[in-house]
Amino acid sequence: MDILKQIVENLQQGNNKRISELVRQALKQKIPAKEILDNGLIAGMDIIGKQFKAHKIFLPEVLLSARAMYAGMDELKPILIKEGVPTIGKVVIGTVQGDMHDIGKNLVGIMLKGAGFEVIDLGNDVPPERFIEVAKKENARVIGMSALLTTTMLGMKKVIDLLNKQGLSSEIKTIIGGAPVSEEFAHEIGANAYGYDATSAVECVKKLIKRS
Ligand code: B1M
Repeated sequence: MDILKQIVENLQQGNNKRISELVRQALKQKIPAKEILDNGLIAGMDIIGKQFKAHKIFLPEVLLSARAMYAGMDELKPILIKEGVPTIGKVVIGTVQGDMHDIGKNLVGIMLKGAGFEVIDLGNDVPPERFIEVAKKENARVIGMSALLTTTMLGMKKVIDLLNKQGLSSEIKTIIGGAPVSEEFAHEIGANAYGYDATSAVECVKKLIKRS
């Protein structure tokens, strides 16, 4: 069977050790890291999402798949970062308060590092004030927020409102992303950019830094 299909299948089964082996094998076969990520790991996770929604699988299975996803990402991380160039600006990233989903946010972090940004990752469940406190302390030029739940995405607006209140919105730009978020929503809450995926997030951050 095609190695990417094997990755998709093993990710669904949560076989983290096998995923590490398969990703290493795929890299040996000179399959580009981005292709392994998109057509192997993310493709597998997409299926998990659909099955979870349809109540065909439950949280324990999703957690096992997430663990397998991380095992694969650990193998890809050095390659995705390798093409990095010297630091071109600091970015603070995190998943908003109340939200534990961090796979997509971590991918965005990896890609930003690969593009030469210094990334300060605050993890998940980050209170609005924390984003701003750290961005100010570190002189970061961009705050990147991720949300995967419709119930937490409004946390992004809280950060933007606080930035405005403190008169910081011209110095510190914002980018948002995550499955329930859209360009329209970004516009609505006053975010400076919306990243559809990790690659587009990098492009947006580059533009934001050029403009500021
Ligand atoms: Co959760 N979960 N989950 N979950 N989970 C979703 C998001 C859900 C859509 C599943 C479903 O019903 N189909 C649903 C949300 C429904 C909604 O709000 N509309 C859901 C739910 C309901 C829940 C719980 C409430 C379940 C429960 O307890 N009953 C619970 C909430 C816990 C909490 O956060 N408080 C929960 C828990 C979990 C796990 C812990 C089991 C696990 C997370 C593990 C982890 O992250 N460490 C989990 C997972 C894995 C998922 C799914 C299956 C996969 C998410 C994922 O990692 N995708 C997800 C279904 C789905 O999205 N298909 C689901 C892969 C990742 C690479 O994609 O994160 O979208 P994504 O990131 C992309 C882009 O969105 C973008 O770039 C990334 C790369 O392309 N992006 C950015 C993301 N952030 C960005 C930031 C940017 C720019 C781009 O700029 C800064």
